Amino acid sequence: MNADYGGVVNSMKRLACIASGVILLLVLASCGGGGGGAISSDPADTSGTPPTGDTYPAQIDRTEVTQTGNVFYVDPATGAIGNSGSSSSPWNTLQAVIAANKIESQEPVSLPYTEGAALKAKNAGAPVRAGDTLVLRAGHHGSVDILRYFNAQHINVIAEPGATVSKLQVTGASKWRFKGLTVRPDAGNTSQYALVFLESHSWSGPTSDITIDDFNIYTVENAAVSWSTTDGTDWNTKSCNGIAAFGNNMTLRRNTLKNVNFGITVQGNYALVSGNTVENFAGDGMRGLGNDMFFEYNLVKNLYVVNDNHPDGFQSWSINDDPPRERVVLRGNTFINYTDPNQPFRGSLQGIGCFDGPYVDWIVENNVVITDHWHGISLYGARNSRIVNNTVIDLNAVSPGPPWIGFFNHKDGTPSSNCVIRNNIAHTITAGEGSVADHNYLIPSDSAYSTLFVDHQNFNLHLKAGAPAIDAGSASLAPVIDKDGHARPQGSAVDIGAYEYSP
Ligand SMILES: [Ca+2]
Ligand SMILES: [Ca+2]
Repeated sequence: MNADYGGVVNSMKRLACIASGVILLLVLASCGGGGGGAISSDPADTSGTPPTGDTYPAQIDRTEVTQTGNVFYVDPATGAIGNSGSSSSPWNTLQAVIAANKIESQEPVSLPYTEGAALKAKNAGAPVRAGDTLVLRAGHHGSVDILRYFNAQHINVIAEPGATVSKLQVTGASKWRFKGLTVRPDAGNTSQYALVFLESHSWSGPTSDITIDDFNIYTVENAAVSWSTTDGTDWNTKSCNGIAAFGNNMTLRRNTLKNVNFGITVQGNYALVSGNTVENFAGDGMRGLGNDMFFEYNLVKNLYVVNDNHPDGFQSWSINDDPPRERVVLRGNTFINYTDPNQPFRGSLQGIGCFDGPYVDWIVENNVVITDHWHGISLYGARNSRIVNNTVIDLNAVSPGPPWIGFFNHKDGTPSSNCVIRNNIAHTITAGEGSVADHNYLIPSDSAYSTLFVDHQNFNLHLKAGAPAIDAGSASLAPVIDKDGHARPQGSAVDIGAYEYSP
């Protein structure tokens, strides 16, 4: 699987299909394609409107991280903090650049700082300024704390291959874009901190408007080598959290997280979490705690159960109904409980498990959930929400499972309202009070997988020729592309499930 390559190709296909407009029917063959078997990653481009016609809020930053302004260089191999920061006279590490006050920014006039209060110049006259770029060359850049830097314009930090830090913590700060860093603890570390921690702080102020793209984040490179495979203590006590983003306007794209406790947690409004991979995790894969959040085209796989956490592929909750979680989109994600039946501590994963609503105006579409549990996609206490064109199957024919899709009452007994379950493939659909279900395909038994899917044993759930789900869906509320970014419908009608079939 190559996320970048697949993303570009799929994006081009999608744009070509959309651009062809009225002649779309004539080019269906070239736009379609059943996919070739890879689990798809982000098919979306990073500009323009999102695939289903929903509009990303303006607060969500979709800018790709590129060099802007004056460019400074940081090279652990050849640099020195007394240098000028030019390409031929680089500084030595990012940690040192911050400690030496090389970056001009703004900081609160008084503390505690709250958003909108007065700011004053910080490090006035320093060489790196708002709108500039730091390029990190290969080598170790230390443990990075960015504390109280509210930039007037984005500052870019772009890592070249081989650039590492042991931590990136950003506290009381805004308008930073980071790209390409490897984040891993130092050898011998015993603290389970968040490797990337974007922290809103009661004293230093909120953190907002941060981009984390193309990071490689892991506690250890190979857990099977570094940690016991028979005693879960290593996993339970050593795995760090991946990304903890607490604040508004967070963009997290195409990051790879491996051997972590919790994968990606975002608490705040206006988040784009797209094209990330969380592989080998002990807590929840992803958690979204806020409004106007888009979790798209992420891959979450291989749960390690080593403690009492109830693990979910994706989880969200509201505390005492206040506030409800509003306008959250889960689109095109893949959740796989385990990919190796002999994996140690493999346990049982709740796919999309949202048990403490209310959840208002949610869209759950084009997701694939492959799990050994009953909860495939479950929302308890939803309003004006829909679960459309998802595919949910079991990993084996024994309990727990098979997984269902359902809207249920809030745990206080309040029914869901105005919710729709449509065009999904699952063993069981539960349309609780306040929800309707239509055009779903109910899998009669695990043995039907081989007639439905191209290669379910290798997690390829594209529809097979002749599958009864083909052309059996409803166009109403169906996403205009499938999980691969191919236009819907192909053939005579919309298909059921996450993938649209094309011969
Ligand atoms: Ca099962
Ligand atoms: Ca079709």
